[in-house]
Amino acid sequence: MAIPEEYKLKCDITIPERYMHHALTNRKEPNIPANNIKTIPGDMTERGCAFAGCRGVIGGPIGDCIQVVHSPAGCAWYQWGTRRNLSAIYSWAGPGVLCNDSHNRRHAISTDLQEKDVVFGGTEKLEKACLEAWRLVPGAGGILIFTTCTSGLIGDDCHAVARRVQKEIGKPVFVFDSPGFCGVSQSIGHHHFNIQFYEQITEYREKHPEACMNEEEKGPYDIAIVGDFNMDWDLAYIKPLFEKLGCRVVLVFTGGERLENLMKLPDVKLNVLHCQRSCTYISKLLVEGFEVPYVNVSLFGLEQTAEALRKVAAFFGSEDMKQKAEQIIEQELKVVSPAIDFYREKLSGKRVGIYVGGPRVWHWQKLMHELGMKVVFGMCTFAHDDDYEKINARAEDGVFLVDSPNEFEIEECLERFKPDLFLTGLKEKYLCRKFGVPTVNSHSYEKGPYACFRGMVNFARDIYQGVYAPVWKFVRDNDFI
Ligand code: CFM
Repeated sequence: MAIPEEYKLKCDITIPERYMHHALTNRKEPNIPANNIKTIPGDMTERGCAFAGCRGVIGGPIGDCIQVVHSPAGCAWYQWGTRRNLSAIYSWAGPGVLCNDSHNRRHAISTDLQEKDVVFGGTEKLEKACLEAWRLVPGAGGILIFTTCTSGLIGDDCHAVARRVQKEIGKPVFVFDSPGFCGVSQSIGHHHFNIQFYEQITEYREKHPEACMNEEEKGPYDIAIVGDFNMDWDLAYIKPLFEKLGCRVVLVFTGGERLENLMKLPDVKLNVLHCQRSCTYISKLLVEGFEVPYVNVSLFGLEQTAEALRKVAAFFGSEDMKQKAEQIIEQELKVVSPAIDFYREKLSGKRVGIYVGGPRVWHWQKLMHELGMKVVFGMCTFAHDDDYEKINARAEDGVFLVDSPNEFEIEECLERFKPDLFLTGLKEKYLCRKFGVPTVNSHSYEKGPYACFRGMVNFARDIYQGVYAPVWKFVRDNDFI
């Protein structure tokens, strides 16, 4: 359905093709904006590159590997000691031991490619870098090599290097080839990581059967949580819920996980799939290749978390587990309800805009309803049709959607919809402050975890504190806006 004239953003007059990227939600006949296509030249997109999706989102959170980025140093800049999910839930001290010596965001290495490497090839440098890294940080679970635009263009045979290094160090060395230029957004990098990880563990397991779980090790309720990256310790809330249910969480793909556990992906009974944008690919491959089924869940909010527990219990079909699910839900609701009731009373009727990568726009619709808030617009950086279908199904009719928004579009939506809150990321935070609109960091959170029942209380608290901070009235009362 074409967007009504009055909804068109004025800022897009200069790039009329941007209009295709707008839509108004409709539950009966979903309206899907144009998505997952090339950015129009001149549009100051906020999208990330394929490498960002491959390494930054999925490969990076693996907890115990040395990460070698085969690139000029600049590509590897934003990864050492920065960002949201330093992994410590698993560490070298042993599973479940909390400590701070794991690799994620700590041992990321770049080969610092120079012009002469581009001309003569960089494989020698890569091999040296891997071996030197191993010498400096022995005992890691393996090495993950990532290519970027530069090494992708040279065409270095990184797999040959990986084979030699693997032989030398006796631990898996995997290559992830998703150079920045090879797709329209970070979404393609998710896809590449999924496929390449699946292929490489499958091959590794064939050659090293000891990497697989044997029959005695397997349990009837073994699960993998797939598509959770341990944002601000979300897993500290997610894992115990499934353990209480009676499941054994064998691994998480990939938040803070050890490589040796990730190798067991084909051995579990069920994949519990949280981020369905970034990880449906590997879940489908595991169905085809190993007949490991998966269930789609959302682990945010009260209703959705309850539904996730019920779905997993229903999959296993055990009456005991079904009962446990109900008990857990009852207990958790008892704990969180007083706080949630307080926040709902304070937040009812407030207007919200949501802008994240994609899935959280649909994950969080229900949470906003649970807090009595009204979603007035939604924006996604790299969503696909299936994300927009889910948004249409969960939102009220008439929510304004913008695919891959640029800064002008964000500004105009803030002015037009005047939200009381904008759920968005760090980049947009400062712009919003100038408009007197509070934000809550919706990628890496303010003070998480935000997942599951108890995380919802943290989320509601951060929203409440943002919305009610007295500072906004000084900005709003100013002529500035
Ligand atoms: Fe999945 Fe994610 Fe997201 Fe994502 Fe992301 Fe993210 Fe996101 Mo930021 S894996 S698609 S690439 S739910 S980092 S934890 S919050 S944009 S909506």
